[in-house]
Amino acid sequence: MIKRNPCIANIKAGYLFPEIAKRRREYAAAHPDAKIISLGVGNTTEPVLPHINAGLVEGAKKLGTVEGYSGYQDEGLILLREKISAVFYGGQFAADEIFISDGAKCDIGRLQLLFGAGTRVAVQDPSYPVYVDGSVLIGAAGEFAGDGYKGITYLPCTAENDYFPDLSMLPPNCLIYFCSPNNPTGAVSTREQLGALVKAAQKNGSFIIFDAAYSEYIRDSGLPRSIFEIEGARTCAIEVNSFSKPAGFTGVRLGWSVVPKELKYSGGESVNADWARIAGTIFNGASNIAQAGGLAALDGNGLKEVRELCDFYLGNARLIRGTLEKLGIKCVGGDNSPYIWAHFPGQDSWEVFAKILDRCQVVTTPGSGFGPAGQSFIRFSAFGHRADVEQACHRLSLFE
Ligand code: PL4
Repeated sequence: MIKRNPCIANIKAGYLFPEIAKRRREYAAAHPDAKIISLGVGNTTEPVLPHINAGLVEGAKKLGTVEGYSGYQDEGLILLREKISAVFYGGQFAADEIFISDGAKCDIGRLQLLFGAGTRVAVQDPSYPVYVDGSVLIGAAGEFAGDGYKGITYLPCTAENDYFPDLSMLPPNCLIYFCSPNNPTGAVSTREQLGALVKAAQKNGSFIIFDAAYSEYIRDSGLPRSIFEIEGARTCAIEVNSFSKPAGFTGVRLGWSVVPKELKYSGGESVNADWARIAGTIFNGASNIAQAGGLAALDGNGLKEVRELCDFYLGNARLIRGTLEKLGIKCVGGDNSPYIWAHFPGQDSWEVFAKILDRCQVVTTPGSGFGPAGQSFIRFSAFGHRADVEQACHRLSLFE
């Protein structure tokens, strides 16, 4: 008989989001009349806006014509790659440094193949669980011990350090997962902070995988939206990004990764060439319909709709944060990100999750699910219909 990959035994039993869905189902089964509202998983709820939707429809229509039909497009439409470079990176990348994907999460998983088992990994604590779980699956993390994995360096991001980690904790030659605007804290790193991160990576032979999935939510023009706004990043960083949260493509599936040609391993080999080889081998490209929608999202009208959609969710975030602060609950985030990180000192995250579900019929996400430093926090997601968010805020305002 074939043996199981031993790394699978190391992974924690349940992935966070299905666990929340399970607890919601159990609560609903026990309380069939409850009108449950979700401020839990960060899943978009609003319809795709008309111009971008027309792009998707046009993409589908083209497939029904001889002239417009297209099949495999392994590395993504050149036009889309050029457009991404122009819109997000001031044109600084060639099309072959931008790889179109079916979403940021999928690339976060696949990128691990570049480095393999035994790679040292560092993550912000708390962080999006895929960085840790993906590292465990390739054997980069060792076994689970106490609150975390032996082979992973957890970099606490707390109110005390303004949600930016102590970089002196970084091990040498490691892979650093870094997310800004951050999921789950909603904190956004400043230009100076990202400058320090790039310097630290260069100094200790590390690479940064920078997750910019929420960059379009940044409203403060002084805050950086990409690691590539920082000098030196091209020699030590890869960026992943997505149309999920700015264009409502969570179900459509479209994203991209930027792998600069200057990025080299310790032996001098090109990371870009390896990524092209890996992507060409185990990935067959994003849907051509999704790519047509992506192109529409990046023209003048599309970018207006992206801003409109993000503004809508940021409006929800203001309502939620305002409600929580009126209750005297300390919060961060929600101003340049769709997540609010709320502190319940001395309380267990899962217990607060259960209390809010029971008293308000509102689903949230327990902070401890994002890492040990998330204990006693709750993440509120601003993705939801306005009427639901208003109703959730009303119920939360009565929470004791
Ligand atoms: C639930 C920092 C959400 N089933 O849609 P993608 O793959 O382009 O992007 C996923 C993603 C990437 N990077 C960050 C993210 O926060 C997310 C989405 N996170 C959340 O509530 O934290 C959705 C989670 C989904 C999942 O597992 O990703």
